[in-house]
Amino acid sequence: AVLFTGIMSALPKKNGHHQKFTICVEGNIASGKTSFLEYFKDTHDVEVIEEPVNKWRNVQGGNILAKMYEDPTRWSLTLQTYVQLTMLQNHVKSQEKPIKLMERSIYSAKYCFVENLHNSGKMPDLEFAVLSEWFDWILDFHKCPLDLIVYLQTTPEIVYDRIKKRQRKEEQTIPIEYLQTLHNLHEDWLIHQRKFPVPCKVLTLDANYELDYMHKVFEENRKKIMCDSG
Ligand code: DCP
Repeated sequence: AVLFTGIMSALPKKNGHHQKFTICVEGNIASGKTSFLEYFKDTHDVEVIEEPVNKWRNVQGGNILAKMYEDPTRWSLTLQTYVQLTMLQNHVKSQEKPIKLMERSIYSAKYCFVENLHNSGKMPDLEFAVLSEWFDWILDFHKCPLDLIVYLQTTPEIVYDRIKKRQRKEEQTIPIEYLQTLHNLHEDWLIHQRKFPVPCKVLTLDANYELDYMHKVFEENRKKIMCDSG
């Protein structure tokens, strides 16, 4: 990635001090969020917080991501409770550099994944209610503010192929319908903005391309991403 060093001077100031920003990258499974983080991780003034997916695959030796795919009715609440905790930990993590770049958020966990599990009957109403009360309480007390969401928009067919190619073993049984539903939930939330509150501005990037071309797209949007986050 090309280093970009002029960000601090371009960032808006509040009371003479540079503000801190949190940018979050969202998108369907395998939409390229990690590649986005990877691309910007060496940028001056940016600190990257990766998604805690490896924690979900090893909770005191147990892989609750795998269990959730094997038996969603039994394990969805366990996984999503833990996702909610680990996302909250990332939101409240103190930020040293001016720009914090994070993968996913407590919002997509609730508005896309939990919503999907509940709608499809895999998470019973009472479990959904408990998780929702936790979610509302967390937002009342911690706010989890974001300044910009970069939405990597893809088609379900493209991410389905990528999942097959990347061979993360837990994900090999994911049917295309699951990706279609998750896609629709991301679209309802971030594009149509009719279902759930959108916590900040959204920048949508067409992420259906190969990595080399995506790097060009990222570079073309660098200023927009880094400087418009206020
Ligand atoms: N997952 C889940 N519930 C959540 C968040 C994620 O079940 N609240 C699952 C879906 C995937 C895995 O965790 O199997 C990781 O999904 P992400 O889309 O968050 O991350 P990826 O690694 O797929 O992102 P990308 O390929 O875009 O970098």
